[in-house]
Amino acid sequence: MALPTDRIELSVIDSHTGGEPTRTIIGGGPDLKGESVAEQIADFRAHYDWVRTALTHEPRGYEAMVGALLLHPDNSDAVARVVFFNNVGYIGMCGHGTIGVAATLAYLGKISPGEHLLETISGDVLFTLHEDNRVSLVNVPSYRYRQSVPVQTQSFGEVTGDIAYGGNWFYLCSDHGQEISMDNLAQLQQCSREIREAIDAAGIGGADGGIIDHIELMGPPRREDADAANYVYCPGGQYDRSPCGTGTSAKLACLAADGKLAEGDTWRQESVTGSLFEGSYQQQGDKILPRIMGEAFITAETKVVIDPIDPLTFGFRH
Ligand code: PYC
Repeated sequence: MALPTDRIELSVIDSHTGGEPTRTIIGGGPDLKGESVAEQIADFRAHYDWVRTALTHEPRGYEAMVGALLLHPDNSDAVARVVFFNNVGYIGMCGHGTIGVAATLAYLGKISPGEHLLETISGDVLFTLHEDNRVSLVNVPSYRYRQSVPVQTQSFGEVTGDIAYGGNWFYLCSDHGQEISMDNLAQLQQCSREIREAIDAAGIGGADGGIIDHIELMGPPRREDADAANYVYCPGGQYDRSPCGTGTSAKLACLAADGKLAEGDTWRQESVTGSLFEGSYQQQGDKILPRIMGEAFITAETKVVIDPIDPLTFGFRH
């Protein structure tokens, strides 16, 4: 990949959804080749991956940063096409990011309260901007693939978990013995990392070779208005500050499969930081269609300068 030799400027808007950041490129981004989102992501990866690293890595970004590149939609009914990326690559579907993009489009005056369509690599996502600034989205069909799968970790013994799809692949574990709390982040991270390593070492995957790259540790809620708390370990080793839209969808799929949540009833998912998403589902054959509701706030409107005279301009990781 050739790096640019000229100074580049990008317009970005930062938001957070329940504490999890979304950095949306609204101007100056690469004009990607290809018709489909998949072809455009391939072009992004091959020729413009430096945009991803410059925005998500230090010194401009940090490990939890999720980026969103807005593109022209193919469907004239859609408000935009979006490509999500993070500190290690490109993401299938992103619930908190969809809510962040919706808040950004509202901030820019491009959408009003009502229903809107967003094109993503996982398909069209319908979201609703509500009058009170909250955003709900209908996620992709989600399902539990395997139940009670044991794995042997190095320092936390054997744990069991369900494997479920919610737009990304998740291993959802409740018998980890860890408190879901900000005071326990180091242990939560190590436990999740070891589960991920054990899953990989055992060759356990999702359907059609899907990689289980998100670990969701479940526990009792601290908020009185929540049903459960989670800690979601993401592919780049960071944790989701929000309850994770795709992770909440995977949890809904497990609850539905266990007969523990009826169609249309509300599940309130608390994150490790204490933020909340509401989820419900509609049955669709042997899968569910999750609906996730959350809120995002704008934190910055920035001109990003990428200047090749700066040796760290494309970012660094540790
Ligand atoms: O909200 O779906 C989500 C998500 C995935 C990774 C980070 N957030």
